[in-house]
Amino acid sequence: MGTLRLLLGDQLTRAISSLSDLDAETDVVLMVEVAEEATYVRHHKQKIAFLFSAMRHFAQALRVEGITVDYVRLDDPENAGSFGAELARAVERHHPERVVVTEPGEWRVLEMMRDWREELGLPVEIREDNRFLATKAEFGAWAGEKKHLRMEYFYREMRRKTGFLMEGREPVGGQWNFDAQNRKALPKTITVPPRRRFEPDAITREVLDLVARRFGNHFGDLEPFGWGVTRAQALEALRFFVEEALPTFGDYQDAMKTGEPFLFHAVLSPYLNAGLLTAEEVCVAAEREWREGRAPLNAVEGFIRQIIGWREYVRGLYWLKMPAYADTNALEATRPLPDFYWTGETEMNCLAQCVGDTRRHAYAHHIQRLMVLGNFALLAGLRPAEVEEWYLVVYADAYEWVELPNVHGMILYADGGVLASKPYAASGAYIDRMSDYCAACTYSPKVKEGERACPFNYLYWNFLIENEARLVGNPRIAMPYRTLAKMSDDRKAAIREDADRFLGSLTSSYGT
Ligand code: FAD
Ligand code: DLZ
Ligand code: SF4
Repeated sequence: MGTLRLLLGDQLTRAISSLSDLDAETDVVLMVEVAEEATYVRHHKQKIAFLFSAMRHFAQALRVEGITVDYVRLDDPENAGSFGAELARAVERHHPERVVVTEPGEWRVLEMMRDWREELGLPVEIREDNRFLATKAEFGAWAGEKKHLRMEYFYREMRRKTGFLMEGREPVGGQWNFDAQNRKALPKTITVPPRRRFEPDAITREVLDLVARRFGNHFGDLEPFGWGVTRAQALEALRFFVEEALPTFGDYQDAMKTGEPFLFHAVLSPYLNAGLLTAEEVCVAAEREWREGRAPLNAVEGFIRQIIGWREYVRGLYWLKMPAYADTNALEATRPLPDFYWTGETEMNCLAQCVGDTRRHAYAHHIQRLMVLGNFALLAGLRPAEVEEWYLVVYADAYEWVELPNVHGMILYADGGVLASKPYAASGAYIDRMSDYCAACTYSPKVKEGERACPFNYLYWNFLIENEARLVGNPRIAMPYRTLAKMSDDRKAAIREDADRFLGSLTSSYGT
């Protein structure tokens, strides 16, 4: 035969570089469900089910095109359990002249791939992942010798490069960023569009049974399962988003509401990251809504910034800084992850709600991840590696290239400011302003000290006190440090006492 083309589970697009020169007469596409990928962290059940079902549907679509697909199922008795071992078995079966693969989204897997040429005794071509709008080399050139990398400047370059929302060299509307209009609290009377869900078909049902049997002890609810698993369904989810949610996406981007995990968010990240949608097409669809007068600029610019700005930026940063990036712990945080991240059992209602949404849907929106779950991890000084593993496990869209910079850099500041100019630390007042969580909480965001005080209030100041030597020189948090400098010793002692009592009460007996 000709070429054996290994296609990974998050590379489900016909336009991927590994398939670009495919010859249906001579080549075989290899797809493998392997225990190692499903268990290197114990992924949320819906994440595994989404990916296996999407893989099986994609294999079916390739076959309809006349392409030979060698698909190894997880429950195949011969399944050797890892990418490398399955590739070796496939080489025995097909005797290819060479192997072609697109580079993976995780350093861990790239390390494996680098050994394959020697292990197999065959040419193994690892191609660039062509799904991103900026190549690694372009990001590297932009980063250059800069001491601090800032997303906003990278984003402007990407606007110029792609032409999204541009008039010649200038941004439409005369501004690059309309975020000042995007921080509204949710009005009590607003109606949230019910999220588009997809009924499992026979293929998905079979996968759901498999996941229940094999991964029943992993975190999260398996059903109800409503994710799309085909390109057609992902396109339908995109259509639903741009028509029903995009016009309001900007206004309420930071809002949180009990029982409404999706609000006006896109809920497209699993599809984008697995290859069922492209970054370019979702931006084209969003821009069209603005150009045709159906969605306001603040919403469309905000959405496009998340995709061509943040998404590309974190990916560029990951590959620029790995593998050393994962090892830093700039704030020397060592506390183990509390059990409630798994059980949801905590008196802090905001955390209980966000863990509950995560467990039910393998999804929480950005502000829940950042300002509730992430803010707590930062203020409580949780150990970066444990927090990172949690985020990689629990979300259907989680792959290390995108999870790690968001967790290590954005929420934990463990990279010492490579990604963000300051830690995203906030007290209970922020969560109270942006959500309805506090009204149903045992604690009060208005109370600053003692048993009834919102723990975020004293943990916020305790964090600043504990990290004073590391952070006091940062001009972006000069204001809270000025306030801290004026605080009485008694007040500081009360903060330390409340924080010690609360943090001492956390239990950490679960592993992943
Ligand atoms: P929307 O809010 O509607 O945004 C639209 C799209 O923009 C998303 O689909 C996503 O592709 C992109 N996007 C937005 N923000 C980011 C960002 N910070 N980084 C990268 N892409 C972004 N996103 C992942 O895809 N996988 C992860 O594992 C992941 N982990 C995260 C961990 C933390 C601590 C934080 C703070 C954010 C994380 N994000 C991650 C980014 C973001 O929260 C999700 O992309 C988003 O919530 C997905 O939901 P959505 O499609 O409704 O997004
Ligand atoms: C996440 C995941 C899981 C759970 N299972 C598989 C699998 O069985 N086969 C596969 O090809 N890919 C899987 N993946 C996605 C890979 O982990 C992903 O390709 C790497 O992490 C690189 O991004
Ligand atoms: Fe969360 Fe504090 Fe509000 Fe309770 S009072 S929901 S702990 S922010």
